[in-house]
Amino acid sequence: MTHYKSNLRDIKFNLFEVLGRSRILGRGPYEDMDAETAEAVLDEVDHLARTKLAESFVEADREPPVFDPQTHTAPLPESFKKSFRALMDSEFYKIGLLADVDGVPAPPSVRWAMNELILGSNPAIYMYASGPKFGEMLFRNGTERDQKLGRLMAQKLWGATMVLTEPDAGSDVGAGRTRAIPQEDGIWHIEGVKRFITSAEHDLSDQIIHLVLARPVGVEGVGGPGTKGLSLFVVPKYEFDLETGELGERNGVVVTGVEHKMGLKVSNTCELTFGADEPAKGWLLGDVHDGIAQMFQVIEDARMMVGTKAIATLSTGYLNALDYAKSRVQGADLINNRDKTAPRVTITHHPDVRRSLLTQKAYVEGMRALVLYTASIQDQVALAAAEGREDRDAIALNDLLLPIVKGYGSERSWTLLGTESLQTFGGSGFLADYPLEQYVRDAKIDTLYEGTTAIQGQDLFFRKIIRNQGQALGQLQAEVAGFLQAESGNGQLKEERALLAKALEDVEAIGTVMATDAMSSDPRVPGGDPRNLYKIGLNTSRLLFALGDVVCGWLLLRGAEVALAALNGELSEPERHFYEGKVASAGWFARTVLPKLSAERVIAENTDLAAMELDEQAF
Ligand code: ST9
Ligand code: FAD
Repeated sequence: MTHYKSNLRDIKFNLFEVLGRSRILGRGPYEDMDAETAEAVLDEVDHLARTKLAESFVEADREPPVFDPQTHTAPLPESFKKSFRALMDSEFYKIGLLADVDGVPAPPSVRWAMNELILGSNPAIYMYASGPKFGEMLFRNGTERDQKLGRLMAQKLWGATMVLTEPDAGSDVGAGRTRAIPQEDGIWHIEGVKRFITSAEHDLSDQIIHLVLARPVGVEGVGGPGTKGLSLFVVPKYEFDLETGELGERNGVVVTGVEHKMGLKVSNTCELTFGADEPAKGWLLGDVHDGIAQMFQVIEDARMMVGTKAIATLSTGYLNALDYAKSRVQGADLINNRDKTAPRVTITHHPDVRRSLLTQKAYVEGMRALVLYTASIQDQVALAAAEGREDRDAIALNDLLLPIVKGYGSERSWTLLGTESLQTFGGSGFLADYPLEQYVRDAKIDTLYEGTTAIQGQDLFFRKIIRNQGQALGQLQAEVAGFLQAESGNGQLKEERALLAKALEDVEAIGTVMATDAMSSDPRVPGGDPRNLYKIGLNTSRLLFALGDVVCGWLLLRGAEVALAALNGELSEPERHFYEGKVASAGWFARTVLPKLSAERVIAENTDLAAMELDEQAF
């Protein structure tokens, strides 16, 4: 038995019973993937994840890769390589990839459902295995040359990286100083040092393709300050023949260090030096200087990945905690507490343990619903694209949801893994004998990379709400309001609907406070004060979390309605328990999480500048 406990039943519940994915499967661009096939894929990936993928999870953490500065290598443990090969041999990594890069067309919802299983069992495998997906990105954006490379990456399973961060350019990507110098033959020489680059060195593939943001120098009209002056370069570890993929000379890009980390240790996080001894040769992606926009295509996919990884980890954390709680005998039932001879009970009998377990269950299910709902919006985008249309509403809604999946998903998951899942084990949770301490260490990174939570909050408010003039938010509000007005569920969710309505009102009020601050920060309006932007900055994370709670509360109640309908029919005992559990977690979330938004609203409404006016020395 491995550490990984999946929840395939809940994944299928979301996909097929709530989101009705059968409607889009087996037709149009997904003609070859009907609902039955999609279910069979999920069954098989689930089995693979619980066995071969999860097998190396612990060992690869305890004996992580070691960097050799002489050879600039950091080979991976054999156990991990075996797990990695199991995924690649299964070819499931092809699900959802473009057919042009040897993929098997499938809607994003099926892809993300499958990804939850891989990311929950051994997340680093997913990251090392993403070369073909990067290849697809080159194919979509590139010239004929890029497209050939994209195909090679998929066929030869080459590794790939996204290379943005530098010592002085983390959140502030636009501060990057890595330079790109044009050569006469159309090639560019890259010079600089990048840090924290995932998968920049390993021995899982013989070639690694780096996608590098660098600032062109000496070319008129490009290379200015900030992110807009960055271009995206394709920099291979080895030169290669574009027709055959045969490798040539070593390129001048080398790993000069591998970080020692708190968790996710088998995922090599590298310092990458360009052009120190030999020129690091690269070419411009798509022959256009559109670096930050191109890179954001990768970032958007990676932000979805990070949120899914976090939530997948909380899910297995909760299920491990639940198993432990069902067998751990400690103390007497609270009602018999004064009777020292009373029988000892399993800890699931204690109200506080039940509170903790239900809190974990409700958040996991709410956030899984959030991931798959977001993926279903991506289905809409993809289906429109297949018809040659652009579904702008769906694109904007997906954009709005992404910082919630990433920012809210990672914060709630990491926090709950520590405060609830690990806590359920008592002192045993602190031991390496159980997977919880590793989950906590491995999941912390999710709040940090791909844009910290602060960045997600700002992205949500400034870009996804203000710049979008509230249109996507309006769509989402209308969806929730529509649910509140529709009186289905036989009135059984009346109290919960009322709680959701109040929470929606509270989050709208927080948004209104911030929008008002935005307007009054304009010095051109009477009484306008730019310092009001600080007030917004004090509330962006609050809005991110509050909106996340409302969306999860809504999606949980939507699921509860489906579950209530199912409970009216003939069910096996496990199925009845499943649906009762769905109703219970939605109710729990509505009663114990949503009311807290009223306090958040009061805090937002009373935001002042005290924190900003405090002298730094007084902190
Ligand atoms: C990292 C990797 O941390 C960790 C894990 C790696 C695992 C890798 C393997 C798995 C990945 C698999 C991926 C498969 C790939 C294939 C995908 C295929 C589809 N949305 O607001 P402005 C753009 S990596 C879209 O002025 P500033 C936009 O073009 C390191 N675009 O920003 C915009 O222009 P315009 C991650 C966006 O003030 C332009 O940027 N590091 C968005 O100049 C400028 O926008 C980070 O994430 C968006 N949400 O710069 C950095 N936002 O406005 C975090 C911006 O004209 N920092 N653009 O449209 C930030 O995000 C900053 O806010 C900033 C600020 C850098 C954007
Ligand atoms: P900083 O930007 O210095 O942030 C420090 C603190 O200040 C944070 O709390 C942050 O939220 C806050 N802060 C910063 N600016 C603002 C602001 N404007 N407003 C409010 N708060 C702010 N990068 C890559 O390019 N490719 C990779 O593959 C990659 N993989 C990574 C793997 C790991 C394990 C790690 C640790 C990092 C990786 N990164 C990668 C880098 C990662 O994306 C950055 O660490 C992250 O974007 C934050 O940058 P920073 O560490 O410099 O922190």
